[in-house]
Amino acid sequence: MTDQLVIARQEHTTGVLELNRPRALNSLTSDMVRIIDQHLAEWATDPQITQVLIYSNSPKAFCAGGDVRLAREYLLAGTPERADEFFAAEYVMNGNIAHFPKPYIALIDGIAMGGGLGISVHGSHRIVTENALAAMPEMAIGFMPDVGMSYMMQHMVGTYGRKSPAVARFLAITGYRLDPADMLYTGLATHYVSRQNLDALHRDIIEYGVDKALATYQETSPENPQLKTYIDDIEAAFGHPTWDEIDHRLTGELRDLVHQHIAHASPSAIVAALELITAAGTKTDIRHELALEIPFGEYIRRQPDFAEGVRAVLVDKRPDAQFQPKTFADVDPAPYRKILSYSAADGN
Ligand code: QUE
Repeated sequence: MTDQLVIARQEHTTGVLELNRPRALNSLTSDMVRIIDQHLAEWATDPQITQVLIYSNSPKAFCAGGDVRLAREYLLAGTPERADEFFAAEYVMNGNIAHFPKPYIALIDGIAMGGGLGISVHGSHRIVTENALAAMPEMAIGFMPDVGMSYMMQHMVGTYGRKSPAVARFLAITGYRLDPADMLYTGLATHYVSRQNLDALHRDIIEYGVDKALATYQETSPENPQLKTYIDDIEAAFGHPTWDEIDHRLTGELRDLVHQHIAHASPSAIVAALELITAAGTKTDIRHELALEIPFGEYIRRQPDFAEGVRAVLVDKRPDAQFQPKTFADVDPAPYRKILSYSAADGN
C-alpha cells in the first residue's frame, strides 16, 4: 500500500482517483485537494485520457467532507488563514470538476457528506449502490452548505422532474440523510448499480467506457424515495426564503421531522444557509456561486458557533453544543447579506 491519501493513476484511457484516507472516512485535506486538482488539470487536456473515475477503497465511506476538525485547530492556534487556504482551494477544485470537459464518474458506495458531495455531484456521472448515504450536515457544526451545493441543490432535476429551491432549503436546513432512492429523486445521483456488481462495473468502465458499462449493470432503484412522501409539504413550506415564513407553514409529520433535525443545529447557521441559497439562486454559473462562498466561509468560521459545533459533534462527539444566539429571533441576517451583496458586485 501507499501512504498517498489520494492514489492517482492512469488505467488504459481512464484517469483514476482512489480516495485512501479510510480512518478519517476520506475527509479531505489540502494535500488531497491539491492531488485531485493537479491531475484534473493534466487529464483535461491529455488526449490519452477519455474519462475520470473517482472512488473510495473504504467500504464505509465515499468521503465524509472537508477536514473541519483540522480547520478548528487552525482557528484555535490563531492561524485561521490556513483553514481559509484549504477551503478556497477546495472550492476552486469544485468549479474545475463542474467544468471538466470529459466524463467524470464517481462511484458512491458509502457515506458522502459535504465536501464528499463536492467531489462527486459536480461530475457528469454519480453512480450509487444500496450502500450510499448523502447529507449536508453543516448546521450541526455551525457552518454552511458549501462546495457549490447551495447552487447544485436548486439546479438539479432528478426523477422528481423539476428544479426545486424548496428541496435545496429543506436538505440544507435539516441535514436530512438521503438514501439511494432519495439521491436519484433529487438528482444528487444519476445511476443505480447494486453493490454486488460494483467491481465488475468498475472493470468495465475502464475496459469499455462508462456508457457501455452502465448499459450492462445499471438497474432501477429498488425502493420509493422517502422524500417523495413529503414533497408537497416541503414545496409549500420551504418554497419561502426565510426561516419565519418556513416555520409558520410547517405542519404535521414534516413539522416534527424538521424540528427533530434542527434540535441540535446552530440558529445562526440556518439563517446564513437560507441567505446563501437565496444568493445562489440568482447565479447562472456555479463558479460565481463558489466565489461567494470564500468570503462567506471566512466570516462564518470566525464566529463562535463553528469551533463550538465542531468540538461538540466531531471532537467530544456529544450533542451539547452551546450555540449563540440560541434563538432565531436573535440572529441578525444583515452581516450575511452584506457579504453576499459585496461579493456579488463583481460577477453574476
Ligand atoms: C458536518 C460536517 C462534517 C462532519 C459532520 C458534520 C465534515 C466532516 C466530518 C467527518 C466525519 C468523520 C471523520 C472526519 C470528519 O463530519 O465536514 O474526519 O472521521 O469531514 O455534522 O461538515
